[in-house]
Amino acid sequence: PTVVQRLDYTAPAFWIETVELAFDLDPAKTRVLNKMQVRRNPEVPAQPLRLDGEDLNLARVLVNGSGTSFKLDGGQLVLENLPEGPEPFALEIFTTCAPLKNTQLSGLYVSQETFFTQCEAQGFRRITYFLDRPDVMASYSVLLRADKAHYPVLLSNGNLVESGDLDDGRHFARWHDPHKKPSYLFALVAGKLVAREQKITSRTGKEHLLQVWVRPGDLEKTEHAMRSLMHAIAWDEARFGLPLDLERFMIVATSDFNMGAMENKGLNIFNTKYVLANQATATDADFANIESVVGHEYFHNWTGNRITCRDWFQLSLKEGLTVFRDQEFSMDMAGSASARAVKRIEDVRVLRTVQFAEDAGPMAHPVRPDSYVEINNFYTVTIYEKGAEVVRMQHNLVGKDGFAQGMKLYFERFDGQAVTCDDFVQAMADANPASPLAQHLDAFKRWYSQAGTPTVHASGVFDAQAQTYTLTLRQSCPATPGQSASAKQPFVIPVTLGLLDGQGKALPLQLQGLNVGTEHTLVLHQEEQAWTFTGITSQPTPSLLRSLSAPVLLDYPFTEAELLTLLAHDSDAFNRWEAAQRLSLRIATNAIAATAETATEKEQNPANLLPQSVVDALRLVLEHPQLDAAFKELVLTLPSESYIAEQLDSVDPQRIHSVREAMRRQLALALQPQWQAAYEAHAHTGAYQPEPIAAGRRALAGLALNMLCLAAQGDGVWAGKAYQRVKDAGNMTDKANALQALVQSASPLASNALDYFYRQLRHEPLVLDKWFALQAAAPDVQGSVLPAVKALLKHPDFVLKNPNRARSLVFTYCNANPGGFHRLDAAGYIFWADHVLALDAINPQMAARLARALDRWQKLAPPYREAAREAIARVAAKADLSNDVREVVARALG
Ligand code: BAL
Ligand code: ZN
Repeated sequence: PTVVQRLDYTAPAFWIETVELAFDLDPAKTRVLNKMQVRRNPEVPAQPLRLDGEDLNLARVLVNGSGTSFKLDGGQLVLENLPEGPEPFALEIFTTCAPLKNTQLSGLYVSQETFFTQCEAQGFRRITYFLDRPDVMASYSVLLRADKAHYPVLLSNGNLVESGDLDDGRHFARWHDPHKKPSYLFALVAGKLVAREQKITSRTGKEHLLQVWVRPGDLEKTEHAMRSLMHAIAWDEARFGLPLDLERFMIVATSDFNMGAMENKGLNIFNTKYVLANQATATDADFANIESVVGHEYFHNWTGNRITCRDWFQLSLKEGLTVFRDQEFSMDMAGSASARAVKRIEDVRVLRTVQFAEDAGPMAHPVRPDSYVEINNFYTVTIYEKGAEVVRMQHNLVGKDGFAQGMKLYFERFDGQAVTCDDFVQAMADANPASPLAQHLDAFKRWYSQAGTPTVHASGVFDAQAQTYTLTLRQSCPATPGQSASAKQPFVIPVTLGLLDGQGKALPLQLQGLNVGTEHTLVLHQEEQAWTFTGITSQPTPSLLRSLSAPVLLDYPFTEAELLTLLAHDSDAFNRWEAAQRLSLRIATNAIAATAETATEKEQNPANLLPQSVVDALRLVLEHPQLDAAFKELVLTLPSESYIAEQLDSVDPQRIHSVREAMRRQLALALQPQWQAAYEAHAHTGAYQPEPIAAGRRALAGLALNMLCLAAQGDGVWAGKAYQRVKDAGNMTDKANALQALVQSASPLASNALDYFYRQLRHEPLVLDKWFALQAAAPDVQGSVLPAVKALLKHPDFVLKNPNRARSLVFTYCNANPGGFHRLDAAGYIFWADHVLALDAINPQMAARLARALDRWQKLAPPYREAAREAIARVAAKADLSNDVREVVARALG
C-alpha cells in the first residue's frame, strides 16, 4: 500500500470551479452525470489531470462536449489531451454506482430504504470521478431524480431552487449551495422522512429555517436535538461573533453510520444515537452527547467548512479546534462552576484513558501526522482530544479575550480558504504579540509535530529560614514510532498551580516580589526550570496542573497526607477529584505488584486494601452537605481497569480486575450506610429534566444502587429494589442504572430483568444497543461472558452490518470488558480476530477500529502477550486485507 507523506504536498494541477451533478437515484444502479468547469492551475507545471475514483462504472467522458481519450490507472481516471491555456473547459463524466451493495457506508449508500452519503474523508470518489482533496473548493448545483412514492424527500446542500414531478411516478429537486466547498462536505439524502421545523431570526435580522429530518415514527424524539441546535447557534454568535451563514440548516438522522455525525455544509448527517432522545429511551449521558455533537457539527460550519484543511494531515486544524469549541459550549450550557468542573473531569478521563494509551502505543502519531496509509485510521483521539487540549493551552496562554481576538484574525486571514495548523497558531500568536504563546511560538508548535505524552517531574523545597518554596519542574517525553526520545525538544507546558497551607487554605503567591493571587500559571518551556515563591512560612502542599492545564503526566511524590489535604480542601475541584484518583490508583498498583500470596489473602479480606484514612476521606465526600452529587459520583468511582493498566509496565488484566473488584467491594461494604443514605436522597428526582444537577443526582443514585447490590450479595433486598426499578423507572437513566446494578453484581435477578427490559423496549433500536452492551460488559463469572456474547451474535436483533449494533456487542466485549476479554485460553483474542476479519469484508473502517482493541498487546504479561500476538499475526496473514486493517495490524506488530 502507498504511504502518503505530509511533506509531499503539492498544490493541485487543476482547479474545479463549478460542479453540476445530476443523479438518477436507484438502489441497484444509480446514474451520476457530473459536469464540471475545470481550469489549469497556472502555478503548477502542466501535467495530466488525474481524477480519483473508486468502485465506479465509467460510461462516458466528454471535454467541451466531445469525446476524449482517457486511461484508468490504479482507480484514477487520467486525462492527457486537455485544452491548453488558462481558460476553463467543460468536463463531463457519466458513471454509475451500486448504493445497495455499498456496505462500507462511505460514498452513496442505502439504509432502511433511504439514500445517504458520507464523503469525509474520501467518499466522494465513490460517487463520481473528482479531485477528491480538501483544497479543491467548488460551487455545487445538484439535481436529484427519484421515484416519488419511495423517495418523497430529496435533499442536498444549500438551498432548494426548484422541484416538481416527472413522468413515470418520478420527481425531481434542484439544490444550489451558495458556498464553495471541498468534496468531502457534499451530501445528499433521499427517502421517506419527516422534519421538525423551526424558524429563527438571527441578531442581524436574517431569517433561517432549521430542520431535523427523521423517520416518521421518530419525530417526537427530536425536540432535544432541535433545542441543542438553537442553543449552539446562539452560543457561537455570542461567544465568537460567528453567525449562521445559511438560509436553511438541516440535520438528518440515519441508523447506519460509521461515525457520530458529519458536518456536510447545510446538511449535517447524524447517527440516530446523537439525534433521537426522549426520557423513555435516552439516558442523561445520551442527552448530553446529543447537545455536544449537535454543537460540534454546527460549529464546524465555521471551523472546518468556511475555513477548511489544506490536506488531511491538517485534520486537527478543524477537529481539535471544534472539539475545544464543543467542550466550551457544553461547559457554558452546564452553568455552575461545579458543573463545569464535572464536564472537565469527564473530558480528561477520556483523554487520559484513551488518548494517553494511544500516544504510548504503536499507533502513536503527532497531532499533525507525518504519514498515513489510510486516512480513516487517523480520525483518532489524538487528532480530536489531544488536538483540543493543544487549542485549550493556547486559550490559556492568551486568555479568553485574546483567544477571541485570535479567532477573529484567523477568519479575517483565511475565510474561504484551505489552510494548515501552522496558520491557526500563527494567527493566535499574531493577535496576542505580548503573550507567552507568541514569546515561545516555535517551541509551542512542537505540540503539533512531536507525538507522545510528556511527563512533568516536579519537586519542591521549602526553606523555613528564607520562607521560600522552590518548585522545580523538569519535562521528558518517551520515544514514539519514528521519533526517538532524544530527538524530542522541550514542549511549552502551562502548569497552573496553587499552594495550600497545613489547614488546606490557599496561600497567597509571590513570585519575584510580585503578588500573583492564589492561582498562577507557570510556563515550562525548557527541559528544566525552577520558580521560588516567597513569604511561605510553613511546608505547603502543591496543587499542580489544575484542571489539567496541559495534556501531560505529572510525576510528584505526593504523600498520603498531602493527597488527603487536596481531596478535602483544594479550591480546584478537578484536583480534588484527582487526589482521590491518585490515592486509589496507588493502592491498586501496590496491591497488583504485591506477591501472589499476600495479594490473594488481601483480596479474600478486601477490608485490607484501602486504608481506613482513605475510606474515611471518601466517606466525608459522600456525606458532604455542599458538594454536588455529580462530583461525588466522580470522586467515588475508582479509576478504570484500562487506566490502571496504563500505569503498569506489565499488565495482567485478570489481576487488575480482581484487585479493582476487591476495592469496589470494600467501598461497597465500608460505606453501606452512606450509600443507602445517598440512594434515598437522590433516587427520586421528580419530573424528568436532562439538566446537570438532576443528572448528577441520578448518577449518584445509580452508583449507590450498584454498590448496595454489590454489598448485599446473597441477601436479595437491594437486588429486589433494583429489579422493581427496572420495571417502574420513569426514565431510561434510572432504568438502565438499575439494570446495570443487577448485571454488574451478578445478581440472580439480572437475567429476569434483562428479559423484562427487552420485552418492554425491543422496538427501540438505540435501547436495544444498550441491552446488548450491558451484557457484553457483564462480569465474567466462570468464563460466562464470551459464550453469552456468542449466543447474542445469533440473536434475531443482532446485525453485524449495522455499526451501532456491532459496537454495542462486539466492540464493548473487546474494549470495555478486560476481565471477560483477556482469557487464559485466548478465546477472547480468537473472537476478536474472527470479527476483525468478518467486518473487514463488510466495512473496513469499522474493522480497523476493532483491530485497535489489541493495540497494547506488548504490555501484556505472559501468557496473554504471546496469545495476543498470535491473534494479530493471524489477521495480518490474511491475503486480501483492506489497507485500513493492514495499517493497524502492521503497526501493532511493529
Ligand atoms: N468530520 C467528521 C465528523 C466530525 O468530527 O464532526
Ligand atoms: Zn468534527
